[in-house]
Amino acid sequence: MPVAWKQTRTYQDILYETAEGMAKITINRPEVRNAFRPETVMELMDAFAAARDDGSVGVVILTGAGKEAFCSGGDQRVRGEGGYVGADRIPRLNVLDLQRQIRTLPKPVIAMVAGWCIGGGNVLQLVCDLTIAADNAIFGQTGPQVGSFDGGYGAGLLARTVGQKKAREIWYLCRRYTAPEALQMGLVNAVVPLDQLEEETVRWAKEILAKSPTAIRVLKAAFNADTDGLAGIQELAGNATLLYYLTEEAKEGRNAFLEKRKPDFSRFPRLP
Ligand code: S0N
Repeated sequence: MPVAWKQTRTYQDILYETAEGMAKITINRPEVRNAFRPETVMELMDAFAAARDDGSVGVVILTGAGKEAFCSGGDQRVRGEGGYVGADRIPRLNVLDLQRQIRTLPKPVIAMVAGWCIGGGNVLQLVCDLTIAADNAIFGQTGPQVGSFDGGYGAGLLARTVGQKKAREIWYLCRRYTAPEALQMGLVNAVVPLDQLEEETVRWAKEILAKSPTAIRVLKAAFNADTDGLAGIQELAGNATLLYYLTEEAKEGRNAFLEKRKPDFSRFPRLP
C-alpha cells in the first residue's frame, strides 16, 4: 500500500509531509533541478526542527521533487560575493548549518535520491544517515569546475565514507558516477528501479521504526562522535545526560536542591 502522506506544514520551496511515523521533506524546485537558495535552506531547517520536535516522527526522508534530480546544489543564479544571496540581500552559506542539523538530528535521516545528486546536493545526501538511490541517480561534485568547494563534511566525511583516494578523485576530477558505481564505493546503501524508490525507502524507514528509538538515537550520536570531534562527543554525552535525568539517582540531586537538604546518594550502586 502506498503511504498516504499528509501535508502538515506549508512552505514555498519545499514540501513537508508526515505519515506512519515518518516525515518526508521534499526540495520542490524542479525547474532548477532542485537547487537550493538561502530561503530553501531556511525552510529546510524549519522543517527539520519540526520533525525533531514531533514525537510521532521516528525517521525523516529527504528527497527532491520529480525524477530528474535530488538536488543540484547551491542556486548559481543567486551566488553573490561571500555567499548565496536571498531576498534579504545577506550573503549566506547556510547549507552548512543545515548539514550540521541533519547530522545532529536525533532521528535517522534517509536520503531518497532520483536523478542528479550534484555539488551541495551530493553533500546533503552524504550527511544523511542512509541513502537509497534510484537506478537513474547520478552523483558528483562540481566545485573546482564552478569555482567553489566544500572542505567540511563535503571533503572529510566523503573521505571517511568512500576512502581518501576516491574522495580526492571525486573532487579533483569532477566526474559523474552512476548509482551502481556509488553503491560500489559505499556512497549509497541500495539501488532500486526508479518506480520502486519510495516503496523501498519506506521499507527501510519502517524497519528502523520497529527498533528501539533510544538505541537508534545513541547509535547515531556514536557514529557522529567518531567523526565530529568535540561537537560529536557533546552530542553523545548529551544522550548520556538525557538518560541520567531519567534515573532516581539524578532526581535525588535535583530534589535535594529543591528541598534545601543534602543529597543522599548512598542507596545508588557503584556498578563495576
Ligand atoms: C544538475 C545538472 C547536471 C543537470 O543537467 P541537465 O539535466 O542537462 O539540466 P540543465 O539544463 O543543465 O538544468 C535545467 C535547468 O536547471 C538549472 N540549474 C541546474 N542546476 C542549477 C544550479 N545549481 N543553480 C541554478 N540553476 C541550476 C539550469 O540552469 C537549467 O535552467 P534553464 O533551463 O533556465 O537554463 C546541471 O544542471 C548542472 O551541472 N548544474 C550545476 C551543478 C552545480 O555546479 N551546482 C553547484 C555546486 N556548488 C554547490 O552546490 C555549492 C554548495 C554550497 O553552498 C557550499 C557549501 C559549503 C561550502 C561551499 C559552498 C560553495 O559555495 O561551494
